[in-house]
Parts: sequence; C-alpha cells; structure tokens
Amino acid sequence: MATERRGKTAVLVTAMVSILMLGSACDRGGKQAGQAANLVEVAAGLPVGDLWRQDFAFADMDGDGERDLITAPPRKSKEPWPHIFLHRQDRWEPAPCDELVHRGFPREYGYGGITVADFDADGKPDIALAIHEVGIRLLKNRGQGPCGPWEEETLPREIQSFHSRAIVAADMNGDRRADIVVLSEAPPLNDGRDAPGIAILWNEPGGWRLQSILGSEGLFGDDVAVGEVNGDGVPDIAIGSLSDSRPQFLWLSDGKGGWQAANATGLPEFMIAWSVQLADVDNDGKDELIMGVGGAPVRKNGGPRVYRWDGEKWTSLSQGLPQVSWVCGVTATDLDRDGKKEIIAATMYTGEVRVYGQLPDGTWGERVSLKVPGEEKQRNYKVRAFVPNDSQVPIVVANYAGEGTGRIIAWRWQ
Ligand SMILES: [Ca+2]
Ligand SMILES: [Ca+2]
Ligand SMILES: [Ca+2]
Ligand SMILES: [Ca+2]
Repeated sequence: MATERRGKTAVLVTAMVSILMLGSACDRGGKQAGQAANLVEVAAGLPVGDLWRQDFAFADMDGDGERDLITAPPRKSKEPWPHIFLHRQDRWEPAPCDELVHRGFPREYGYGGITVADFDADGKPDIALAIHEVGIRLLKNRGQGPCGPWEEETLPREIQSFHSRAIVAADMNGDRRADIVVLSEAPPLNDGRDAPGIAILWNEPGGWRLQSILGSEGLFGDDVAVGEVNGDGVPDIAIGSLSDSRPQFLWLSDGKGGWQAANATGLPEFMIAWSVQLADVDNDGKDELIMGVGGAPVRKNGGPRVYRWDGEKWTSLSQGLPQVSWVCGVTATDLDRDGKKEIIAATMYTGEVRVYGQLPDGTWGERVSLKVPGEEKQRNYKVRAFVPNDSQVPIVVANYAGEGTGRIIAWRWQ
C-alpha cells in the first residue's frame, strides 16, 4: 500500500515537473522541453583587469530607448572616472569617447557609489557619485550623448564632503523631481565624531537642500535602496548597516517630514548587510527587505535573507535560503517571467553565483549554481538586474575586485 502510494506520488510529481518544464519552455520560445534555464554569460565588451568596485547603475545613456551600464570609477585605476557600456543585443560597447580627455568627464575621481537620474528634467540623464573619502558630486551632461562633456554642478557644501559610497536617486516626495539618498561609509577615524548616517538631498526648484536624518547618526554601510514597504505612499529607505549593534535597516516617514527606524523585532541578533534591496517577493504590493547578510559563521544569521515588515515586527521569508556568511550582492527579479521573483546571490570570495526560486510551499529552492572562473580571490560587491525593452529577457550584472584585478560580468536568463 505504502509502496503503491509512493509510486503514484512519483508518477504525479514526474508529470507535474514535465508540465512545468513544458510551460516554461513555451514561455522561453523555442527552448527544448526539459532543458533547464540558466544564467548564460553575455559579458562581451565588459572590462577585465581594473578593480571594479563599488557600484554601477543602469540608464539609457545614448537615447536609443535601451538601458546601458554605467559604472562608478574603478579603484586605483588609470581611468578613474565613470565608465559607460552601451547595451547591444549580445554584447556591450564602451561609449566611443576615446578622443576626449577623461572620456568627457571633468576630472579624476576615487572609487565609490553611483546613481543616474535626470535630475534637471532636460531629457538627458545626469550622474551622481559618492566618492570614497571625498564626498558627493553631481555631473550634468552639457553636450549630447554618453561622451558629454560632463560638468560638475555645485551642491551644498556639507554634502560635498559627506563621506559615502552608497547613493541612490529616487523621488522621495512625489514632486517628480529625483532626489538623492546617501549613507555614510565607515565612521571617521580617530576624531571621535560619529558618521552622519543617512541624508536626503532634496532636489527643489530653488536648489538642493540637505536633510540629515535625525537618529541615524553613527550608521554606516555600503548600500542603500528606496522602495515602498509600509504602503503609506511615502518612499521608504533601506540601508545595509555594517554595524552589528545597529540593525536599523529600514527607515520610514513619520508623516511630519522626519524619519524613524523600524524596530528590530523578529530579526536575528548581530546582523550586518553588505547589500540591500527592496522588492515585492510575495506580490502583495509592498516591498520586502532583501539583504546580503555577512558576519561570523558562528552567528548563523548570514546568507541571502528576506524579511517582511508588517508595521510591528519582521517575519523571515528566508526558508530554504542557505545560512552562510559568504554572500555579498543580492537582488530579486523575475528571471523566468512566471510572475514570481527569483533571488540572485553572489559570493564574497568564492566566485559562486546562485539563483533561488520560490517553491509552491513558499520556501526557496536553488535553481542555478555557477562559478565565475578565476574569481576565487575577488570579492563581489553588487548584483543587479534589469529587463531590456526589446527582449524582455532579464540581464544580471555583477562587479568584482581583488587586490590586483577585477571585472564586470553579465548574464542573460535563457
Ligand atoms: Ca541605450
Ligand atoms: Ca522630489
Ligand atoms: Ca512608505
Ligand atoms: Ca510584499
């Protein structure tokens, strides 16, 4: 009896798997049934050799309607300015700016964070940088196309020297002007001062205005994201706190122009997050907090993690994700276009990249595990994805840097 039941279950499972594979094969258009989808490298034209930390962004830099890749200046490079790689069907094309001094950028920069938005609404994307140990810089395009020339715009003096390498552009108050959110990098050494924490640079008709978020003093980290977690219509801020005594990963509007950290109820102790994203993984219209949690293996709190905020506490939606401390970059996107997001996680120093999918019981299962050759000694910093207009097939990008070399790599889900 038991054997027969197992037999029937096995047949049923096999049938279901076949149907699922057939379904996704149709969706992919032309793929043989039974052939598992995978991350296929599409890195032709992307750079190898420099230290490609810390950050990159996607924006249409040449006006052809397709988003391109813009990197932060690589560290210790001979070309320390942003780099633009135009996205073509199966490859990337470095923006053709060789003839220009600094490729059209006004000067050399250190490495750091980058974000792109059309801050002045002139139809051309602008670039904001958060340069390590220097501060925030805003670059406007004074020409046409990716070679600019780019020119620095003056920002309030306090923000110019705001030490950060985590920056994101988002309209924080619904006036259709893109604002900027920044997070302090490591606290200042020796002088006893706290890092300023989180700040919003408001893009107002009369100029830029700096708001330091009260209560965030001393917070620091390498990643910041904006999304909608509590459904109040005011964008929320997620930060990758690297202080294991400050698990203040989510900041919500208090409705009076101030911001408050969500409490840590439901989160494990001693968490630090190398990277952070806000994405709706359970499709209830509100974003979940997705983190690349690192730290000591003894804490058993690391790995790609997903948490849902209900207004009072956090609930872990991480069941099935590995509890490891190797993870750095994480992102969530619907790779197979079945309406449910997958999680993509990259390792810190082993070159591994893994994809986890949502199973019918709400847990996560590993879909793909691949190894980037030669990346064992390099650290991953970020993993991000975007969906090109022409193919609708998601592209995943990751950046790597070790002591003497690094690279940017991209994959397509197919
Ligand atoms: Ca483009
Ligand atoms: Ca705004
Ligand atoms: Ca909100
Ligand atoms: Ca949700």
